[in-house]
Amino acid sequence: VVQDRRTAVVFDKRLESHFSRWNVNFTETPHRVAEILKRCNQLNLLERCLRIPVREATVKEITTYHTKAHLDLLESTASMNEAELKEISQKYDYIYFHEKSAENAKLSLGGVIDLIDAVVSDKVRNGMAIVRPPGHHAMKEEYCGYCYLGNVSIAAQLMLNKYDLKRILVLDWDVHHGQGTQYMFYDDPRVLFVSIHRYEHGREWPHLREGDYDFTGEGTGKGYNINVPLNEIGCDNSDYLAIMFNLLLPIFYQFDPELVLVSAGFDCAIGCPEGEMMVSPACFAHFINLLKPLAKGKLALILEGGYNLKSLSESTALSLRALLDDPTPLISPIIAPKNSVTESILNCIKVMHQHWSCLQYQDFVEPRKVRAEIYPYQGVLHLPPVKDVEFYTSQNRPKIYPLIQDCANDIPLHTKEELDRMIEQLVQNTSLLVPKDRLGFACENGSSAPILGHLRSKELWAGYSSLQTTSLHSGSASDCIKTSMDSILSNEVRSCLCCLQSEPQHPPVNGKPMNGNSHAGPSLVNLIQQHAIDSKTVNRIVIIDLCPDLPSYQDTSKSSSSVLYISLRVTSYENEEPHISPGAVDIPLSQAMTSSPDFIAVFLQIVMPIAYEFCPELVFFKLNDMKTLPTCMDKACLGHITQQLLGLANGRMIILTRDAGPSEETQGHDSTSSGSSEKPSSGDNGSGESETTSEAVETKCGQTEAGAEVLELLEE
Ligand code: X5A
Ligand code: ZN
Repeated sequence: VVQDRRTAVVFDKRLESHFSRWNVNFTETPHRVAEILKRCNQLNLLERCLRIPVREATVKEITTYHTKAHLDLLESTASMNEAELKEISQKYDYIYFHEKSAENAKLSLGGVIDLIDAVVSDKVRNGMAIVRPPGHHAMKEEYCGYCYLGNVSIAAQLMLNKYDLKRILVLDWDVHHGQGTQYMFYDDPRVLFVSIHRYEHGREWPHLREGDYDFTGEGTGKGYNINVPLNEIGCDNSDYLAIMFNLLLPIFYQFDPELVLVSAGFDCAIGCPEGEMMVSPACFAHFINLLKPLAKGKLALILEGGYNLKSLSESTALSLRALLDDPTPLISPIIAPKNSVTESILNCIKVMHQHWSCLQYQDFVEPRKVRAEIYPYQGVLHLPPVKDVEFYTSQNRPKIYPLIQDCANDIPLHTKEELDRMIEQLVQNTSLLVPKDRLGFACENGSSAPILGHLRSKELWAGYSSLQTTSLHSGSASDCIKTSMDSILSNEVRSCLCCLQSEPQHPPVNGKPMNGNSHAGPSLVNLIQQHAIDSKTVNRIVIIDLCPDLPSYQDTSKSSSSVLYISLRVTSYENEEPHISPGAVDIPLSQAMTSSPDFIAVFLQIVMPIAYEFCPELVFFKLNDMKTLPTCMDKACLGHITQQLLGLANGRMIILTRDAGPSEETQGHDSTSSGSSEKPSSGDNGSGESETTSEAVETKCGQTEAGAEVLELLEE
C-alpha cells in the first residue's frame, strides 16, 4: 500500500567498534558513522525513516561471492591478539584487522541485504545503509581497501537469485574504483556496473589497468561494465553532472533497471583527503533526484568511503533528505567540464555507443548541430585512440604508506584551511529554509476544472497525507499565470498546476500574431518576463516548452537574460536551422526519433545542462496536452523528465497545461483543444491529456511515488 512505503535506514552502534589499534589516525574510523548519524539527527531525518536492524550475514550469503577460506580466515581474526592482528593486516592492501572486524563486516552485510530486500519487495520505497566497514574493494578471496565482505555485490547477487531480477543498476560513485563489484558481475548482463573514480591514468590506488574506460565487460556482459576514469583531481559538480547528463543517465534510462543500488562513497566530496575532488554535499541530492525516476523509485544507497567527517556527514544527510523527497538544495551554476573529463566522457561514448543506442541520438536532432557549445560531442565517433599509458602492477605498485601521507605528494588545489572554510559555508547554506510542500491549482475562469475531478476520481491523492493543495483564485489565462507565480514566489505553495482552456498568448512571429488569432496580447514569454520584473522577486526563469504552437518560434521582442525559453519540437524539415537567440534555444527533433529513451537522451544531454548552467529560480514546464507532445514520448517519459526538472529552483515549478475535460469526453475527435496542432494524434491510444497531466503533477509534487509508478496507478 502506497502510504506504508517510506524511506528505510540501517545503522547500529555495534558498527562503531572496530578500528586500527596501531594507527589511531587511520581514516576509516568509527567516528565516520557517528558523525553521519549526528548530522542526520540534527536535521531530524532519522525519525522520518523506518529503521531496519542489522544482523550477521550467514555463511550461505557470504559464500555467494567469497570462498569459505576467505570467511574462515576473517572469523579467525576475532580471537587473535594484537601482534597477530597486526601481522595478518600487513599481508593486505590497506587493511587492518581488529578483533571486532569480522563481526562488524558480517553485521554490515546483513543490514545491507535486509535493506535492499525491503526495497525490492516493496516494504519500503527506498533506503540508505549507514554502515561500516565498506565493501566494494572486497574480492572473492582478498580483503582490500578497508573492505572485507562485498556488501553491494553479495546483496545484488542475492536479489538476482531470490526475485529473478533481470536488470540491476549498480552506480559506484565512491572515488575509488569498485573493482570487487566489477569482478563479480563482469560477464553478467543483468547487472550494469558503473564506477566513476579517481584514476590519473593508473597512478591512483588501486592502480588497476581494469579501472580504465576500455574495460567494458566480457561475454554476454559486454557493454554492461562502465568505468569513468577521472584523470585529474579537483573534479567538481560541473564535471560530475556532465558525466551524468552526457553519458550515464541516458544509458540508465535505456537500461531501465528494476533496482538501483548506489555504492555511495563520499570520498569524492569536497575536502576528502583521499579523493581530493570538489563535489559539494548538495550535489549528491541532485544525483539522487536524477536517479529517483528509475526502477519505480527502488533505490538503495550503501555507504562506502568518505573521510572528511564534515563533508561526509553533510553529504550523507543531504542524500537522505533527497530520498525523503525534500526539495533539492540549489547548487551554483555549472560550467563546462574540465578537458580531461570531456576526454573521458568521449572515450566512454566511443566504447559504449555500439551497445547503447541512446548515445547515437545525434541522428535524431535536426539539423545535426544545435549549437556548438551545447553540443560538443559530435567528433565522438572519430576520436583517436588514447595514448598508451603505463599501469602499475602488483610488482611495481608503489609502496604502501600510511594513508594520510598517501596523498601528501600531490599539490593540493586548496589548503586545508580554505577547504574547511568552503565546507563550513556549504553546510550553512543547506540549513536555509526550503519551500513548503504545497501544490497550487490555478484554472482559467476559476472553474473547478474537469482535470481536478479527474485527478481525484483516480484517487491519485489517496494516501498522500502530506499533500497540501490550494485552489488559487484566478480569472483569465494571464491571471492564472500571474497568480501561480505570485503564490510560488511568496512561498505560499511550492509548485503549481496551471490549467488553461486555450492558448491565450501567441508569441508573435516576425511581429505578427499567429494562427489567424486576432489576439495580439503579449507573448507567453513576455507576459512571464514582465510579471517577473514587476514582482521583483525572481531573477531567472526557465520555460521549457514541449509543444510550441509555432513551426518556428522566434521571440522578436527584446531578449532578456532573466527568461530563458527552451523549446523542443518535431520537424520534418531536414535542413531547417534551429532558431537561436540570446533568450531562446530551439531544439528541432527529427521525425525519425521514435522512442522515449532517445527523447530522454536529448533532454538530458541538451536541456538539462543548459538549465543547470542558467540556474533558474523558477521553472515553467509547458505541456499543453498529449496530442501536441512529440509522439516519441510516452507518458512515463513525461513523468521522468518532470522529476528531473524538479532538481532545479528548489522544485519551484509551474506546469502549464490545457484542460479539455476527462479522457472519456476527449476520446475521438477533439475540437476543444488548440486548432493550431498539425501533428497527428497517433500514439495517444485515447488515454487523453488528463492522464498525462496527472502523472506529471504527481511526480512534480515530489510525493511518495516516482513517475513510472504513478503511470501504473493510472493504467489500472
Ligand atoms: C572504501 C574506500 C579506500 C582505500 C584507499 C586506499 N577504500 N588508499 O574508500
Ligand atoms: Zn573510496
